[in-house]
Amino acid sequence: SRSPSHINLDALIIGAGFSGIYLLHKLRDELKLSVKIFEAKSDIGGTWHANRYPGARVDCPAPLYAYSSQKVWKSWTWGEKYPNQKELKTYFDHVDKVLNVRKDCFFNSEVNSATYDEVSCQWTVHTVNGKVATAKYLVVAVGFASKSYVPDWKGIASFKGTIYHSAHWPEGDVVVKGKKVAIIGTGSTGIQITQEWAKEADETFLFQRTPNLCLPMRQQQLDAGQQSKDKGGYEKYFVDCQSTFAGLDYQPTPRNTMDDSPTDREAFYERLYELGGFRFWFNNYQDLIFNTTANREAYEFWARKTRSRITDPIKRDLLAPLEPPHPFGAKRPSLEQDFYEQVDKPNVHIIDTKSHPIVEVRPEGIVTADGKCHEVDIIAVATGFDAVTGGLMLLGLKDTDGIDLCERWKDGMSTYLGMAISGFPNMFLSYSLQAPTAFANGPTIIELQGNWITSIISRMESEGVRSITATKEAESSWNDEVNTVANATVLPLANSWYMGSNIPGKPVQSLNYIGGLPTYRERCDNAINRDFLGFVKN
Ligand code: NA7
Repeated sequence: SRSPSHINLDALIIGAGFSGIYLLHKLRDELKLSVKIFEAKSDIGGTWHANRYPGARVDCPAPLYAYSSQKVWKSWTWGEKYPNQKELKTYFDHVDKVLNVRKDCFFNSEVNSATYDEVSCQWTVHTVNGKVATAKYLVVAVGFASKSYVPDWKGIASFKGTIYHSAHWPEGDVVVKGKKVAIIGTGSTGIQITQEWAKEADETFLFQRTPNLCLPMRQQQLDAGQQSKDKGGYEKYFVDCQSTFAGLDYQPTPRNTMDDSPTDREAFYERLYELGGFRFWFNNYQDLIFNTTANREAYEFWARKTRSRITDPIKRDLLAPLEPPHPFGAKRPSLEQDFYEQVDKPNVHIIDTKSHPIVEVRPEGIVTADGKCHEVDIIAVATGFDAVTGGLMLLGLKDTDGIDLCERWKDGMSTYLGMAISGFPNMFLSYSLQAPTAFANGPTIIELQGNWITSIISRMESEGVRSITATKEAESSWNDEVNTVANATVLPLANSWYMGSNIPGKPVQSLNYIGGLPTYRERCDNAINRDFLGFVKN
């Protein structure tokens, strides 16, 4: 009696990005469950489908920012150490070829309600386009950047030129040659767009509220022959990376900043800076993110290096001020290639929105509090996301009392291990809050969590468990652990999406677990090995 748009499954996954695809593969191909994906967008790739703005590029290196499965990497070759969005999209085509992903996806299928029936132990999930799925398991894999954020500036709809948020960029090129362009925001997105546009546009206006403490990317073109030789070591390489603090191929250095002499310290910083990428962040002295004095030393080095690249004294003070805007690494540093050389050019202007906030957008441009109207033809809005939790709140997820997740979390968000929520039986979050999500290499944490979710479901299936629900106590003690670890770091000293403090009115708390992958894995393993520790089963 059910309509053809109603499907019955073992597991429904929401989202076809890195994590949704991994779970589709694990649950379908290893556990042999019936599984489908509802994806709001028109194709697979998640973040790498949506974020096609100019210069979009990943900040974790190849071959690590990828699935660790030999089945996937043996027939794939990377072109660059830090691949751009186009290369990553092509990678997803490759993943589809090897893992057969698209055939089990429903695209343009945005979920707007999910309710659980305690009698049948089934989730019922509805989409905006009229699809309905019932499933024993619900996996929420919507990523940390699925809800974009635009401040409510007056007049924004009146702008007569071209205006896009970075996550809603059109297919094809936006031509900036001969134009005046503006970029609002200096997160990774704003830095990447500026670095591209400043090369082409007549005049570029970068609206900066807080300088980004960018690190040199040290991009490399990768050689296919070398990669095929290296593949002999990939199995071990991926396993080794899974046990480091951030899933990278290096660790925080087990020494404190002041243990070294000033000369040795300078040489150490210099080496990390030369190596590039996140080395200066995650391979730095172990006390970098815990100790403000240590952190200040690192900042001074960073500022010296950066200031030496900028000739304009006003820009130098805006981009790399002598007083740190916030501790180093408390916000995610962007990886740049020639950003500082580009913004140093006379036809690139930095508009300081800390001193003069944006007050409105007019048909001809952007007005700041000093009364100036900056006239431009094109605006890139790079103001980021209601990160990590925003996407979850759009799904209409209801707990067993019928209360929406938005209501449950209005004063603060909590989970058990970042993967389960009390009152939401058989629902698992992947790459979400209170996990090492954005404080680790994405695919590494996605696989760690995906393996855990697969194991727990496998246990439930083999032991005939109908449902598991995280207890309030387990949730509250995980919440405490997440906050205790975060409060020992410098992260709460910056306003950023890491703390939820980029969104007006959002509860301020650490959205990541910052205790590192090894401790996280241990906590997760305990929950399975000790007979569903922290869950009630029935
Ligand atoms: P981010 O990192 O959240 O950056 C958003 C930027 O927009 C940031 O520089 C903000 O300034 C700025 N912003 C936000 N609201 C305003 C207002 N009202 N006025 C002026 N400037 C504003 O987002 P991204 O898209 O760059 O990157 C998100 C992550 O995705 C990134 O870390 C990658 O890992 C992937 P602020 O710094 O708060 O002063």
